[in-house]
Amino acid sequence: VILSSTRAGVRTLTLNRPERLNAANDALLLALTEEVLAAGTDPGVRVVVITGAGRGFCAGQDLGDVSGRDMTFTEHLQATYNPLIRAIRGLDKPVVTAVNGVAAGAGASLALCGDIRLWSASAMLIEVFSNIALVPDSGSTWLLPRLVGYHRAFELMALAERVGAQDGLRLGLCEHVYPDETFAADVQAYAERLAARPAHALALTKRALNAALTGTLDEALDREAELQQLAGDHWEHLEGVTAFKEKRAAEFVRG
Ligand code: LHQ
Repeated sequence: VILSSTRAGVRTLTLNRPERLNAANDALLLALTEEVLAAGTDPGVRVVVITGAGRGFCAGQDLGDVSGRDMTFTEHLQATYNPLIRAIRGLDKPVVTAVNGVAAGAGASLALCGDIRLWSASAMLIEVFSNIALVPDSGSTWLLPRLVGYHRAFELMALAERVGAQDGLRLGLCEHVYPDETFAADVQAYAERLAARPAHALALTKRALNAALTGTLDEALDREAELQQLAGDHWEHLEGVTAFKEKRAAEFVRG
């Protein structure tokens, strides 16, 4: 259900249930979480890309796979979706969500939770939950209002409106939009650019930003002072400063 490939330090994880627009079942969610965590500890991986096979990114929960299960909604979320979102945001490496098509429900949450969100021109995001009278989950209620504000988030959730690529860009739901025809190559090129950046410093930056989203300025200042020590003591910092003085590009990939 998850395809994995690695090129130039970029691990691409592809949701692979194209006939269902990559709707998520337990097997897919557990496999994806495992792959994300494995990428985190693999020294050959500097950036993780999550994308979908076929014309969809992820249509959210597979609605053919929910009846007759012996789990409550709460247990289901805690066992499958929540560990995935935590794994992505907690990973010490940048995660790029490459949204190649429709992202709906928990699939929209997955699309939004990447550190970098790249959309194809035909990508579309739908907070579809209210269509089946459910509550947005998998982090959407936390992320979306931080991106678009409370009111627009409520409207998108209440009306389940479709957000296309240009609106996604305007609203800050993605960083870049690329043509469908060149999307995979454009994503790989972007990810390789990210992979050439100082990995240790980016890991600390991700940690600092995530903590800052829920903390005070005072806490952020203290945290920055601590993390800056870790960054400053690392060889990447010496390389960056040396390269600057020698008027050359810094080389942050070693080994
Ligand atoms: C699907 C699905 C799908 C199965 C398309 N399941 N087959 C919920 C419950 C419990 C606990 C945990 O958390 C959650 C979180 C959630 O994610 S709730 C939200 C669940 N997702 C949805 O309600 C989305 C349902 N799908 C749609 O609204 C549409 O399919 C979208 C807007 C995603 C795409 O529309 P179209 O581009 O028109 O494609 P389509 O509807 O024709 O779908 C293509 C095929 O994929 C079709 O199968 P078929 O055999 O007719 O070709 C769909 O049945 C299937 N599919 N989503 N979630």
